[in-house]
Amino acid sequence: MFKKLSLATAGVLASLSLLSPLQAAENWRAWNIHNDGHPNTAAMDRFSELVDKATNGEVTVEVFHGGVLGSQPDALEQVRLGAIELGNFNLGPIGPMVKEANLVSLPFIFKSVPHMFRVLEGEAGETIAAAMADAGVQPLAWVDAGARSFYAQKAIETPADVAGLKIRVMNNDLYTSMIAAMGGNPSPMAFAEVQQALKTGVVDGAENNFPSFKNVGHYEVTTHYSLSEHLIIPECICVNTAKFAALSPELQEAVRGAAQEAALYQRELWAVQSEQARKDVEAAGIKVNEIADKGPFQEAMAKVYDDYLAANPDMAALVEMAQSTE
Ligand code: BDP
Repeated sequence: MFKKLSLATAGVLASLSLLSPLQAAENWRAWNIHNDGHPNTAAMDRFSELVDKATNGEVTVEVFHGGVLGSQPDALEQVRLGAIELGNFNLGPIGPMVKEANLVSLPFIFKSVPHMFRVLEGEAGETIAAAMADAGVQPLAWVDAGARSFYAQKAIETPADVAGLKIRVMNNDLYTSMIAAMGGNPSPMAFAEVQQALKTGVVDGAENNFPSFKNVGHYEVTTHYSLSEHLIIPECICVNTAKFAALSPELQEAVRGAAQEAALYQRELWAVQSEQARKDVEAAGIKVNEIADKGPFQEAMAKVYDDYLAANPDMAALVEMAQSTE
């Protein structure tokens, strides 16, 4: 009896010694909207493996793919509350809750994806990250989401081609203003509903990058993809701020390192798989058209900028910072 007890005690002590005295094992849940076959799904799985390894299992991350933990705005709210610990979020739906994050949702604010990353890696990115952390969703790493372009049952060549079309957008007033500025009818809608809405004609078109256009079958219910590239919106691997702060500095370092390594992996996958997604949808019959002169689209956005800056004068400094970044 005595021997048994002491063995049990020894077992408990041995398992405790793997953890620091105040540190219990953390089993975290992560939200991901994408399915298998999307680069972010593979990157989030890699993130989970890396966290496990880097923390010796003291922090584990179970990733729930396909948006099964809820729509993106709901999942963001849950991460802010700590009901879900992590997510791969797009900064678009973060704009309505974190004003600074809306910088990236101004159409044509970035010249290219590398320009977007340079802005995020500079002072503007620090300001956005700090504001997000204050709001409860702390970015651990930025990931690539390419550029978003329009798709519909016809080619879009000029802003006039958008006029009169009902276009699905993500939840953010900047996107409704963007469509309205071209004379279109914006229709904010959850990602999960878009394919059906396109199929039944509830909307005439939508806008996204090639991997998402392909992964959820939007290419099956449209005919043309027009390279307007009007939005370059980054994404993050984001964590509930308080849960992250409660980790020891060593574990924080390990989790952040895992997120950054997973993000680098995501960017490599993105480069290859977005090219492939374009080829795949073209092979399936989608007509892709270049837009040689994006000037008319950019000019149509002047009103979006004017109205936005009139309502948010404190955003002028960030806009200027992004525009003056080489
Ligand atoms: C995809 C983003 C995802 C968004 C989706 C959308 O990766 O986070 O929810 O677009 O349009 O490209 O809602």
